[in-house]
Amino acid sequence: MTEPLHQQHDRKWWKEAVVYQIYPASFQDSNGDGIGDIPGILSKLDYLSDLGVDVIWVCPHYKSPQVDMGYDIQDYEDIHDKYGTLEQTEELIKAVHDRGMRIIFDLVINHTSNLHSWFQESRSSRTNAKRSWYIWRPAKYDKEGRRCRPNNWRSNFSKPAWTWDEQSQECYLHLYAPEQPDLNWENSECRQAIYKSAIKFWLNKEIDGFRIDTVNLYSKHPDLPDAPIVYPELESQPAYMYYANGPRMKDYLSEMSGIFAKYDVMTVGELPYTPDQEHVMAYIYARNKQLNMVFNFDTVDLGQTPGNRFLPRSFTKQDFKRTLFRWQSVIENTDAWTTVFLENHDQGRSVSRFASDLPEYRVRAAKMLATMLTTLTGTLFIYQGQEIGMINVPRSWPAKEYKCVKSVSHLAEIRQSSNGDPKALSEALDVLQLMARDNARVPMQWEGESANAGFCPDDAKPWMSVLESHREINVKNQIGKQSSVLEFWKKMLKLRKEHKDIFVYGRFREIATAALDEEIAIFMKQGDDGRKAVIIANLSKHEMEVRISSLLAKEGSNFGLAVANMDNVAIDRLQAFEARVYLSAS
Ligand code: TEU
Ligand code: CA
Repeated sequence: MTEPLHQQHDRKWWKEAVVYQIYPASFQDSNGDGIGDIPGILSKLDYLSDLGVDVIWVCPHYKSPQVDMGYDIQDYEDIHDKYGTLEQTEELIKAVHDRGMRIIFDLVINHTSNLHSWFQESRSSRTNAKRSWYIWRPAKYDKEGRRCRPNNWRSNFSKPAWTWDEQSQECYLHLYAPEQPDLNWENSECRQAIYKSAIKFWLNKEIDGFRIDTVNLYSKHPDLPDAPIVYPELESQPAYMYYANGPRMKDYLSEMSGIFAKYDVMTVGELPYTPDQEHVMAYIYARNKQLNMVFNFDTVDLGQTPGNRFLPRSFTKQDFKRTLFRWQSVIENTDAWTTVFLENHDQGRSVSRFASDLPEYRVRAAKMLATMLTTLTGTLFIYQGQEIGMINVPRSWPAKEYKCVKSVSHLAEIRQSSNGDPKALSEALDVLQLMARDNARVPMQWEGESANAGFCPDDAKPWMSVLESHREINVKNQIGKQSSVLEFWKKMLKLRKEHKDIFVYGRFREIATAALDEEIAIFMKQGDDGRKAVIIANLSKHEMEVRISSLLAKEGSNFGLAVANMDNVAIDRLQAFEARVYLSAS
């Protein structure tokens, strides 16, 4: 038997970075219009630096009509006027760098806004020079001569993926809202324009990389075939098998990474609809020169049906562990790299989805999740508010509080298909309360005493309602208070950096004993120098006897307790949501 190849991970700043994601509309409003802005971000940089953040990722701040909160870009080289100006953005880049941190922006180039000048030209006539910068097809006609769409694809926002353009008498493809037409990546002139405007423009302003939106959707199946009919009652069908990971993805990403190679930057690609390991690995092997790392969706997609976020599915703690741990092992002894995250602006809050947001458990449950995340291998991403344990919106929220285009169009569809049946609406709200993207988009909770949580002045009207839970869960309450979720995160991030060979780069091994309850996670991390950590987390509210002392003895490295999320630790008994980190003596 040959020894397995023992390859160490190359050291890179972007592997060790703690990345903090900012949703500009909801982070900090500086001028009282109820919308977060760039000066607001500037005012919180010291807070982020104290937390232990190395890189901030700012969600789209570009000029946009905001149909999809800035993921519909009208001009890559300009700023959404409610957020600020180009000068303020340059000031932000500099201020971040001055503090020894880095900054990345969102790169949204699968589609533009319909108001982008490229699309305006493209739609102006069938012979326009930019016609083929977007994906236009003639309509089809049925036996009765009625106009139909070119295929049966369903967009990600519950509507057909094609819209008829009256003026030029053809349909265009949009995998998201009709106001987000898909760019035609097959056109090389179009690709060059994207690189120039969306990528080089900002790299030349010295940003440190990009989070790349829907990075695997640029190349569609060339024939645009009809998708299998899985929802006969719907007029369009999930078609991700034909639009994700298409045949030319590798060419496009090679071309793009040629640009990135000229700068010292990081790239993290968002990889929806790709549970298949081989597909994922092809994007992240360093030798393939595609992306530094990707976001896999299998953990955050738990509880939903593929292609249909609002059709709930049950899942177990075992599923949670399996999906979270899966991307740990696969990069071992390879040149690939991975990410660690449980939240972003498209997901419900992790403590509500994967642990417990009940008042009696919330704090320790948030710390338990933080313990797991900060000890896993990969680049760590935190979403604003996660560091204070923010929770989902309350179930009492009426439909009108939901502002996200995906939620709004889902509710409209439910109202229509049920003829306004209140029971159907109430069931839809049950699902939204758990799964809606709105959960992550409410204002950041800075303080408890003021009506708008310190996000905007008390007499201003925030663009989304501030959660009542801000009275309890807020930065001001937690800062400097050792028992708080925030201070726990700080402590864990420090520990992660002090022992980065173990926590950032270490080898991962799940310790699974048959006797252990599936609701307990135990894993070992080992650095290249042989030093080890054992991480133990009770994922449930059940107290459990676990023979931790004998388990540690078996690993034989003279372990000491480095961190616990509870005050009273009885070695062989785990309390609800208890978490611990044991470190071997050096
Ligand atoms: O999201 C991509 C996307 O498809 C996700 O909505 C994904 O389907 C879902 O999270 C899987 O459960 C990106 C942005 O993050 C999102 O905010 C935008 O709306 C979308 O692209 C369009 O740009
Ligand atoms: Ca503002």
